[in-house]
Amino acid sequence: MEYDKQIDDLAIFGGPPTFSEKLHVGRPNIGDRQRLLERFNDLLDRKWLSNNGPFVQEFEKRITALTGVKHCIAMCNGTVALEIAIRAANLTGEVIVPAFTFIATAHALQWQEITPVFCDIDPQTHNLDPGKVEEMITPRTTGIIGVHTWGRPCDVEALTEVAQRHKLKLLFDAAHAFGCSHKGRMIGNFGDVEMFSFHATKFLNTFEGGAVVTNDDNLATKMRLMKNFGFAGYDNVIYIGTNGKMNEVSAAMGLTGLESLDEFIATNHRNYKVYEKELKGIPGVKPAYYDETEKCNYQYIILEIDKAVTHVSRDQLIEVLHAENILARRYFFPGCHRMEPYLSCFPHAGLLLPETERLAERVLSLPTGTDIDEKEIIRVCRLLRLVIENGSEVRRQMEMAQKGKSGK
Ligand code: T4K
Repeated sequence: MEYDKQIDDLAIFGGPPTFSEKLHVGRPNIGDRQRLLERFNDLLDRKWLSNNGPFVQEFEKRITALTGVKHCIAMCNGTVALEIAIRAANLTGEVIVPAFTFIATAHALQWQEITPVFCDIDPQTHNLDPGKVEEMITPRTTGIIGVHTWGRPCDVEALTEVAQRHKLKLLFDAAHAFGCSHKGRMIGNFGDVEMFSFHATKFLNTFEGGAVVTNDDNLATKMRLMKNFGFAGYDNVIYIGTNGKMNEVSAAMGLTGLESLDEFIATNHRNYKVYEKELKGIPGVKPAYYDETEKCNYQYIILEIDKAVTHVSRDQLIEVLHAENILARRYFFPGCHRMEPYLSCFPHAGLLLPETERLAERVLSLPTGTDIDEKEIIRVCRLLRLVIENGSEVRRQMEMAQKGKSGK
């Protein structure tokens, strides 16, 4: 194996960084800029900027067509979309969620004074463990929110079975899973409601944005009212609501992105295959695999780092990578249960979350998307290989440098 550099040349030890420009996890896909600017001109000419404009309506139609779900309601972001779904589904008391998720999943509940009850995950899939969900059910439980982490679907059948047996609502945070399928059916069709995020860092983005999708007519009507203050026409408010509306600029971006969706997915898939090939055989590195027989957006490149084998910890690897301008991330460290207000409310929650805690210490997310090319990925992987194959030495030098800095 040829390396671009040797250990002593690592940027963390004073060498020049491998990349002169930073490589980000979550760099936005832009799509056809000309089409986007044309749409911006259209909406400016039309002087219709928000409140269920034509671009939002078209965006919602495209999403229902793509997912095969009956209703799509576009919103200003995924978090508000989830909050509205939670309220429309009448969740109260306690709701079971994974702690291994972005903090928004838990906050969307707590914001409405519903207690998120953190449940452990299956270490293979990184998703809710349905057996453990059942153990967390109490008389106060009203629902379950599964997260399709990295776009890999939850065990939908088992969760549905548990929810039905206990008469609980089942929602899915599908922030990562737009464009993915489960057993041939598109994500969006499961549970009572599913939520998508179209944040700038998602492979399809609307700057900020999100949507709820459902096949339930009543829930759809409620959520449509709720995202527009409860207005059922001029001067006629029939429900409690908020402002969850998507604006026309966002929808213009979404429509433009949708036109390049296949290309974004093809690029992510190519990147995933390059990573898969180049990371093969690095001891102690376990990539999260996708089921290539399903539709998949491949938007996250996830590794688990087994420190006992690599000798450098996940956090030390992150330090090394950042110095080389590879801004790898530790999603979802340290787990929602170790963040406020949950940490103060349930200081011992970790005792029931051994797999979450283990995974949160091991996971690393690497750059992908249209902003990184094959050669750059190969260089990222070679660097990882170099550092891990010399793990003990890199760790020794990092610890020495640390001691030098702290004067010990
Ligand atoms: N549920 C789940 C499971 C989620 O993952 C999320 C969001 C939600 C719910 C809530 O949906 P939204 O309300 O956000 O629609 C990012 C995103 O902000 C967040 O949307 C996402 N999950 C989460 C996984 O990642 P951060 O704190 O990592 O963002 P930040 O600012 O550090 O950006 C990440 C990288 O992307 C940086 O290296 C810079 C780069 N970047 C970012 C932005 C915004 C760009 O290059 N350009 C940009 O415009 O949370």
